[in-house]
Amino acid sequence: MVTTTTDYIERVMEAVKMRNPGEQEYHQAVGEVLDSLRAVIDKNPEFEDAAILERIVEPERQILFRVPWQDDKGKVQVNRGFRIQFNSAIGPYKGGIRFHPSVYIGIIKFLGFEQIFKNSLTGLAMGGAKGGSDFDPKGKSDSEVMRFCQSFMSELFRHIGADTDVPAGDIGVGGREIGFLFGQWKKLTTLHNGVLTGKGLAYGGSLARTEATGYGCVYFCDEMLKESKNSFDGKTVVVSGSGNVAIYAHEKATQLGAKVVAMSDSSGFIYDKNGINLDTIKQLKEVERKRIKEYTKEHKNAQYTEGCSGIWNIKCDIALPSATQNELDGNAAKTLVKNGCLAVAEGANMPCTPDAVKVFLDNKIQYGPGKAANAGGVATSGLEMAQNSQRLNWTFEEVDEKLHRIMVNIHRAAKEAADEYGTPGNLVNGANIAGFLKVAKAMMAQGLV
Ligand code: NDP
Ligand code: 2IT
Repeated sequence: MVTTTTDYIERVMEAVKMRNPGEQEYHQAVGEVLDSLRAVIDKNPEFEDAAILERIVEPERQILFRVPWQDDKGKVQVNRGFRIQFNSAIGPYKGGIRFHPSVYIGIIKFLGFEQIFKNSLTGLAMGGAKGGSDFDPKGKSDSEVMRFCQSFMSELFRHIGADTDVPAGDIGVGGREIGFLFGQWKKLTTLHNGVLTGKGLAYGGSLARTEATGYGCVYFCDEMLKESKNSFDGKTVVVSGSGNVAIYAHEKATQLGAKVVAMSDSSGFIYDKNGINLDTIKQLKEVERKRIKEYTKEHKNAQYTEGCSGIWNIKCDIALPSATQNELDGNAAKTLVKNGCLAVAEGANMPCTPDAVKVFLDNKIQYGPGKAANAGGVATSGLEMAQNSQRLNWTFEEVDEKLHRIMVNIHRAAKEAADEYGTPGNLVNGANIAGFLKVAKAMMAQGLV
């Protein structure tokens, strides 16, 4: 019987659904990648013979663990910890840790799977991984967060290492959490090395890592805009979220001459037609850990709206969804198109639903998928690892310049792969194909492991 590429891809997708029941986000992430790979599989039948797709969708190792800790009242709390070491074909496992109550295995799997291709796109030697916990840092004291991080690392430490697996931040894990995690790692192992990235500058962190994901997303979007002879200058921008990625996307877009008129958190969004004051946002979010609603206390012209999805009704030239997965659906995408939006670049991982992506592609909106557009964060983590190994620190300008170059290269690689495989302008296909090919070739070369 002759089997076709479509049969093969469908078979792998069915198996993913059967073997990972109920993990909707994981199914979504795999579905998108497999859909992009039809032409690649047609051209390279050896990938099917070597079961590359069946292998790439099965994590190399999944670690689930209990995280017990004591709250400030002395009550014992129990959370669940995860680390999925997805693929080490091209380098040590690398990827962030997310602390959010919505975390379950399906979220960590989708993030770990995407990380394989994202890390490949950076051109650096990093495999794919992701970790996290259903712990909610919101409303917890610093001492509670510290005790939680110490307990989390008391199990995680035996599975990671500077040449094995290098975690970093993600939602709910920033400089404070990385500090506590690193302190416990050092105490347990007596090692002081680059086992985590996103470290503080005083103990091995890299300049520009804090800014990297947001800046990188804007650099990527700028490359897309150049294709249509456009730029950020004079444009109106909406950025969802107000965390690490959103804040530095705002900063770079503003530096390039744009005006960011809206931002959000998980409670609601603010609109300021004069442009959102970033110093106020940084003070509220990075220092005081308050809600975005408070912005209107200082800026009386700004409006606050409860609920976050309405942010996409605001007219803009460029949208940078930078909060969380599936935050922008098909209807929101149609509204953006109707309002004349030119470009969408994903600061977050998988923020646009498949329906939304289809709307953008059908309407020829320039669309930069997360695994390409937000790869600047992990790329700069790779640069932090390089500095740690050399025991050297580069200047902000050196790191930023390397980050910029990496984002330009990722855009070019995605564009060229899209052209080569017959879907010019489709950076979803381009990013998936370019990211996949390097990993698949490495897997082929290394035999059946
Ligand atoms: P932060 O925790 O710093 O900020 C997250 C922001 O998104 C907050 O404003 C938060 O609001 C909002 N948010 C989180 N969950 C939800 C939700 N369920 N619904 C609505 N809003 C939500 O995280 P980051 O900025 O680091 O991460 C944002 C996105 O970027 C994530 O998708 C992450 O995976 C991705 N990313 C991060 C990288 C990094 O280097 N940090 C690198 C590449 C991608 P609230 O405060 O109310 O929770
Ligand atoms: O999704 C991501 O790429 C991150 N959260 C950053 C990972 C990293 O290792 O810096």
